[in-house]
Amino acid sequence: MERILVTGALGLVGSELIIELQKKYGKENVIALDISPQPPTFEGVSVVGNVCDWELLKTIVDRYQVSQIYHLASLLSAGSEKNPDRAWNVNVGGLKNVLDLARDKNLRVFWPSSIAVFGNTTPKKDVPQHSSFEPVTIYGVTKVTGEMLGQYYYHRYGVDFRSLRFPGLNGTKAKPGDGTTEYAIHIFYGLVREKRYTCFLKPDTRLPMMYMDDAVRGTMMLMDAPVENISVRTSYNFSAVSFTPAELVQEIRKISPDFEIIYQPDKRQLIADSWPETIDDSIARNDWHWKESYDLEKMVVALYEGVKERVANEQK
Ligand code: AKB
Repeated sequence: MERILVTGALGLVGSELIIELQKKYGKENVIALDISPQPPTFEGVSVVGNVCDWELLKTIVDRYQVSQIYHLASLLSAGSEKNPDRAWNVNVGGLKNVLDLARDKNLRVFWPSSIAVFGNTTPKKDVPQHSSFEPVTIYGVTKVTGEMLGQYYYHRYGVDFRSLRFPGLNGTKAKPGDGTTEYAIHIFYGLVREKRYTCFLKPDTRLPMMYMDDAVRGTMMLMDAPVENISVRTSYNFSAVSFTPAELVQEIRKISPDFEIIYQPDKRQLIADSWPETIDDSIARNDWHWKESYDLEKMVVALYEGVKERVANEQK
């Protein structure tokens, strides 16, 4: 029986992935690790702690006989710029701890990379798997480093390291963080609370995006794929839809015609401008049959319903 450790369990991805992993492996076989405690409503095994704490990670792996780690704990792009040293320690130091444990205990590892590995020298459209990596953010630097480290541990020690370059992920089980693509979730809180939103990106900023259900499904597909199907040991290009804030607003107005938007681009615009508009993920589609199921229209309805429910629960 697999025993799964999920780090960053309270994050945007972790909070949704845990539910699917619990369904598949049983609640007793999924260990949720986060720097903050789970809410009292959480059903399952949880541990509070920091991924930079090697002894803690080792104790968890030994105690629960962990066989796979989904290592999600990470600072995001805009948050990392506020504290680059912390971003390096958490994003790279945490991953190094996980990889060392994976080497010593023969664990399979999932780790999310990001479209933030790309930079101003990367083509804007249909970025191929092997492209130019000159990120402008410390977050992107940690993601490039992580990809190289993962591939190194695969070749040098045989660690079964698997990874996806996540686009902007949009889900509602956790509060959105301080990423650059997260405007696409914050906008729904604006819609539900006051029917208006001030957007920190320009209306024509096209970015690759994905609905969280697709991201969780894709992550589990990659982790379940036969080892001989995995041809990429840095991180797979992984994509679903691409849209601009203006296109998102157009879709939202189908639900709420009087929704108001104000554009006030700030320094996050520079980050967004350095990222590609669309990604070529044909290797993921060929290797382990990746295919998204949410387009923009379906995603907008799901996000609206999800945020409406969250806001209603907050008000209870
Ligand atoms: C961010 O905007 O920082 C993240 C990402 C694209 O990795 N959502």
